[in-house]
Amino acid sequence: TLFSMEIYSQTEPNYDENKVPALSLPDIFISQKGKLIQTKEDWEGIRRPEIFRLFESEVYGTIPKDFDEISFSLANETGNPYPELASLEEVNITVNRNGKTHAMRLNLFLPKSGKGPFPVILLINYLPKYKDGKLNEEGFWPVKELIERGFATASFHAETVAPDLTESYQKGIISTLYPEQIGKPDGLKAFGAWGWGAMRAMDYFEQHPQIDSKKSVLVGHSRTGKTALWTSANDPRWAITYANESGCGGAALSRRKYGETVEAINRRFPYWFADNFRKYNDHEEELPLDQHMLPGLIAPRAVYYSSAREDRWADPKGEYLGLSLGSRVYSEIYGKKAEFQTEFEQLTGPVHLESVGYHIREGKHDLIWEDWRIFLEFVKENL
Ligand code: GTR
Repeated sequence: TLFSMEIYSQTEPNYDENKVPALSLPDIFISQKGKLIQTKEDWEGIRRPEIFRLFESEVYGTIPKDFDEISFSLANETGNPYPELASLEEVNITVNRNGKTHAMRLNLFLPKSGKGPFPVILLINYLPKYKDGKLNEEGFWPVKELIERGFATASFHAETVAPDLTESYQKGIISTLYPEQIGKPDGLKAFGAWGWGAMRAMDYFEQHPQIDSKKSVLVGHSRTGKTALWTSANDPRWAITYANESGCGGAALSRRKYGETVEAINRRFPYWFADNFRKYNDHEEELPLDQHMLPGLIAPRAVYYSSAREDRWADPKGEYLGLSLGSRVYSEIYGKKAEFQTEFEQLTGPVHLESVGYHIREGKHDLIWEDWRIFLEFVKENL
């Protein structure tokens, strides 16, 4: 419940729009040396690398890209719940680095009807009640619906890469494959590890004859929505990135301090973000960036956010502002029709622009079929 989250703030969470600080955000288009950035060349050559490095060092921490060897083998351990519609590949992905090995599990459903290669949707899963292979009727991972619409769909559980706990998050790839990252203020933490897992799933897709890896969609909800955004900033192989209700440290502007704050998230989840992020506990105004700069790291590839009305802890308005301000990279640098025209308070339906999209629905914090249904309309237009 919200109550159990709220005790992690030292101060009461703010839900009063009148108490949101007047926003003074760092300019996406002014470089650290003060240069006005207006061209694709300057964006890709100067400003994007600067912003990427700021997020890496001050917010999320590094995702190491190197390893020695990767191999894939198929297991056969879980019953396929949809034998008529899809084949199920239970893939063990084994990665070696410096003589050490880590194995993770990926579950992939491939449609039986239609001719591949198929576009693919990967969900980074983290909920204990939806362990790999077990499906959720409520729509968190709507395998049947996705298969029926001609997608291959895959999922891995975040904990097969790094446990989602303060005490044990290093007991995955961090201590095994990348121990030199431990203790660095900008080193690999849990989000980076989960993102690394998504990249290894993509490695599998790329060599799979039945998968069209150029038509790939990365999806995360809440903590894995934040992860999906950072992953896609690191890995340009994802065509569309979807962050549902990713809130603080994801879609939402930190400087609004509405609902979950930097301090609240760092206290409760000190293993998610780079240690450097704690410098901004109750000092959001000192951040050299804000979350409106994150979509620009994914541009020109498509990005999609969604919110839920009752999910105030994630600050729906802050999520919308983050995307609508960030979409300037799409429109001004890449010439896309991606200008948001509507104030948050005036929204009456989804905003689906060129390569950038958003919806807000009624109800609580969750990833449900309604979110997928609206998002899939955007996918149809953008994949
Ligand atoms: C909350 C956390 C949020 C969000 C959420 C989730 O408790 O405060 O930042 O990540 O968990 O992942 O469901």
